[in-house]
Amino acid sequence: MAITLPPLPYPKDALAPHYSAETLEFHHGKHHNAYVVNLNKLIDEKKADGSKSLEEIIMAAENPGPVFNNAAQIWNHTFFWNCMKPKGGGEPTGALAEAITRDFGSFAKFKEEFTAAGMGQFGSGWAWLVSEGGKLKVTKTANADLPMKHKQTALLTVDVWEHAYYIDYRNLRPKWIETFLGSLVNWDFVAQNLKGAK
Ligand code: MN3
Repeated sequence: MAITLPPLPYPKDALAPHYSAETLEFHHGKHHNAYVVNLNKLIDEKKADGSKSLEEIIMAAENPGPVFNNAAQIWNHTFFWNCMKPKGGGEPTGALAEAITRDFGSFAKFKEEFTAAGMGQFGSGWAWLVSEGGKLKVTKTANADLPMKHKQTALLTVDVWEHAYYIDYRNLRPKWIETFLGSLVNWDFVAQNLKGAK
């Protein structure tokens, strides 16, 4: 069973002006696609993993390693596209808002921690909101690493690899994270992830 590149959950120009069609052309069409092409090559070469799901491949693979790196980056990007939507941003509501207040003190405090995680990730990686043992926390991972390898459920992520923001924001990672939270984040998707979280 070959792994395929999932389509974006919105048209390529739907996130402009905050995230351009050109960025999505490269980020989804080139970067995300390359991870899919590479993983399928590795699966063919090994003549193994062919019947496994993407999650099973990630959990069985050693981090770092070529299979893990490509498989986890496929999962991370598919998850990340869903963390954004046209006219996103604002504040969460309902059970998600309550859980954020419970575990961070306030939404402002959560934003501060999430931004600090994204800024504090030296080099390539991801900032996350995760659920761990029923508690929400902010984490960061390097390169392709992801919450499922740490017994955590991913609720939200922002890509802080340079390829995620260089076309629209050049070297300004803080501006990218601020815009992600202010104008792009899809709290409905995060709320849905919280419902299924352990
Ligand atoms: Mn990326």
